[in-house]
Amino acid sequence: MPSSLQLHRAVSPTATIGCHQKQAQPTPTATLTRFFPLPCDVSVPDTVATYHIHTVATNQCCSAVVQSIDAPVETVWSVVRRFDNPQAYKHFLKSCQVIVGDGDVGTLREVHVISGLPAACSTERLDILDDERHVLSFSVVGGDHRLNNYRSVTTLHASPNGKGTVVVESFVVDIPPGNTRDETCTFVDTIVRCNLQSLAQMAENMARRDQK
Ligand code: A8S
Repeated sequence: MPSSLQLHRAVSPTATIGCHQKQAQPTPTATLTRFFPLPCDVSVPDTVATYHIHTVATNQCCSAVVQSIDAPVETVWSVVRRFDNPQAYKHFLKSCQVIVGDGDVGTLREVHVISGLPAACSTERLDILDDERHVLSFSVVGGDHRLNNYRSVTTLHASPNGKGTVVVESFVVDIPPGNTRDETCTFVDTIVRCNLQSLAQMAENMARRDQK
């Protein structure tokens, strides 16, 4: 599955692309647009929503993926907050080294990706780590890949029944030369969706173990 991901080829469109995104992608007349990429049918607390409003340039795309998880917020957060260990649930990564810092804001990591992707490595900076609000944000600051100026924000909040977690991950990235906005969004959406599905599996296993 991972090796079939290609940024040059469009993969099938998915339900995570909401109507906000379809209607409001930046137009060539505006240089910078404030953009909220969440699907219309997803409601999130205001404190969470503000983190997902992005400034998007005309050469960039912005989207979001939402994942429900049957595990408590603190369990999910214990996995997400480990900026030094993304490969625990991001299966496109084969290794990660922290090159500067100790896991707080400003920490830099270098990740190496598995073969079959149009990328080798990426250098990433931790921009937000909020243990109370459950917000993590990082930006890509270098590396050998096609996702320039990638920035993502991941937030967790309790699901409506109070027992589970809703994860929202939004991103902004430059559209690489030779690719369309849709191809870029679909490529990144696919990676992020795979990451969040594997996060769900891992956190749900941890929650089951904790219950025993
Ligand atoms: C993340 C999200 C993404 C990671 C992308 C989108 C990446 O690590 C991979 C392939 C690429 O082409 C770009 O949360 C890059 O990690 C798997 C190397 C940045």
